Amino acid sequence: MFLDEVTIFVKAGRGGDGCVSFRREKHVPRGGPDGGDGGRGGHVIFEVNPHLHTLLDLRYKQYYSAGRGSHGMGKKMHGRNGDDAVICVPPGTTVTDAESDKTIAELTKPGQRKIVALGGKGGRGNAHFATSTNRTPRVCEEGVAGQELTLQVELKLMTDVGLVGLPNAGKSTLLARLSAARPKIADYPFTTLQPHLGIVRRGEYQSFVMADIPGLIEGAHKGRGLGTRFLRHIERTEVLVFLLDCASSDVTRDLKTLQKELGCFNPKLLKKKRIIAITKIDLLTEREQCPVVETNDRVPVCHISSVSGEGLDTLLKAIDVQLER
Ligand SMILES: Nc1nc2c(ncn2[C@@H]2O[C@H](COP(=O)(O)OP(=O)(O)OP(=O)(O)O)[C@@H](O)[C@H]2O)c(=O)[nH]1
Ligand SMILES: [Mg+2]
Repeated sequence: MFLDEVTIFVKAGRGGDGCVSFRREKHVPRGGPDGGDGGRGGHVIFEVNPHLHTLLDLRYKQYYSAGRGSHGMGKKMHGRNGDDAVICVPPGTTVTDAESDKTIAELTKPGQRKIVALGGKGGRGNAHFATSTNRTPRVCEEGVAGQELTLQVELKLMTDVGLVGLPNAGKSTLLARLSAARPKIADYPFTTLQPHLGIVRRGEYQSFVMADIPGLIEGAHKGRGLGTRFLRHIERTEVLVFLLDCASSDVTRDLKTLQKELGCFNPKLLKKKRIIAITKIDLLTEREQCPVVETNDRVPVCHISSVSGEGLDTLLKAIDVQLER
């Protein structure tokens, strides 16, 4: 199961209380106050684990709390700090405060850590409160409560190339042909219901990640079809490949529909590097029948067939050029 949106509750640890204590020792008259401070409460920390690919773990555990700090003790002993709660998430995770809608963390690099809820400070013991006029203070501070938050955790996949197309354009077939990914392929619209990733090997040492996302239809930004929720996964891609079915009655209109939906979701998507691929050309009996796309800017156009393999090399080379590898 692929999961890209979860709400969780986190609670950082409470600080330990300070201590009231006096030094009592043989031959040490009026030893004075020696109550130690409480320990700090544990933080709640997010950490990127590159081996994770979905937020599924957070679905099964929604409450996270860090340990509380221990209280201070006599002999000026400081309480132990609380244990931190570490939440592991895949790269590409964004954490927002559900109440204020403010982004708290953007986690992209493996191993990256971010404290999202601070543990409470420990209270000071009575050793801190001695003054010249009050040498036997019987006061101490209580530990402060840790931060408590409701967090919206969102995953935006980190990919290099995103496939965009109307349903049945052949996105999943292309991904299956180029990589080891095995998305479901069938001759009906909306076969793909969740994003799929595949690694496309280029030469011996190079590769790029390609994402197949569910098909878009006109009005998707208003919720038609599967909506545009999945488009967030291509917000971070470098190159978009627009797949247009050569059997379509008007490929230029298809392209405009796709661009309009992307623009309605996030206008920045239209500024990305683009490649147009006319798919399923093995179905054409003559090359002349191949539809011509009209675009006003210079976008490379490839003609491919994921079944016969024709034109795939050209497409991959075009992607290499756009990725500047
Ligand atoms: N002949 C031929 N058929 C193709 C080619 N690519 C895809 N198809 C067929 O087109 C149909 C749809 O392909 P999919 O890859 O599932 O299309 P999709 O774009 O992923 O569709 P959705 O997931 O529904 O958005 C399947 O029946 C494929 O076998 C191609 O290059 N040539
Ligand atoms: Mg598909």
